[in-house]
Amino acid sequence: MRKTFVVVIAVVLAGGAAMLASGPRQATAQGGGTVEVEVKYAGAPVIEKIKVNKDTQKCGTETTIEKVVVGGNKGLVNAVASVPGAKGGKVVKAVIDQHGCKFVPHVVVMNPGELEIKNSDDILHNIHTYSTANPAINKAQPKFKKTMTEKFEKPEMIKVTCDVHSWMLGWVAVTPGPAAVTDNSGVAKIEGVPAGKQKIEVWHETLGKQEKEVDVKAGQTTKVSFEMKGK
Ligand SMILES: [Cu+2]
Repeated sequence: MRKTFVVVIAVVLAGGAAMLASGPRQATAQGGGTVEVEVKYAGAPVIEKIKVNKDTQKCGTETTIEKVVVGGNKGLVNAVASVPGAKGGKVVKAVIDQHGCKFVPHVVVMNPGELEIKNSDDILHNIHTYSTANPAINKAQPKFKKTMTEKFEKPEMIKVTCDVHSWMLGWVAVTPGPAAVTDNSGVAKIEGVPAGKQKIEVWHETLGKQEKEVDVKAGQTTKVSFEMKGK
């Protein structure tokens, strides 16, 4: 906790120094603040254990399907926090890997554009998306095809499965603006959020959606808390 605090102070100081060095015009143009979203879930985790009898040298003999993961301090893991009213943001190249017969990370966020899909397992996988706004994909990814790239142009929460390994489940969250996924303590830090009143939306694959409004200040971190309810 103290470490996080020190880092936040350091970032604020660095931001202040940058503002002095470059003048206020550039600081305003870069603009934006950080929204730290905390998502809590009071209920029990939902993690299915599955026996595996296929490709066990890569997949193991037992695996799990993580439907609701609850981390430390009742934090909800793998929830997507986004700013639906803001465009652009910090564009990071989105990558999802098929590793150990799982999609890693379980939830990947991206702005409309390209997703790099890796297969580091050295066995046949298959990318099968359940999308409506974007064209659905159902493509084999043989072991020699280490990487392929697909385009997702429209904002949508896309379920991804593999027809070779029935338990494999992942999500691609295509959001118009800045977004982040909650970590092992249920916290997501969204950077580059335009200053002013912004709607923050939290989405979870089984627990649904919630939204709240926050007042974002340039160069500052605004905190907001959510509590998701079981269905
Ligand atoms: Cu697979």
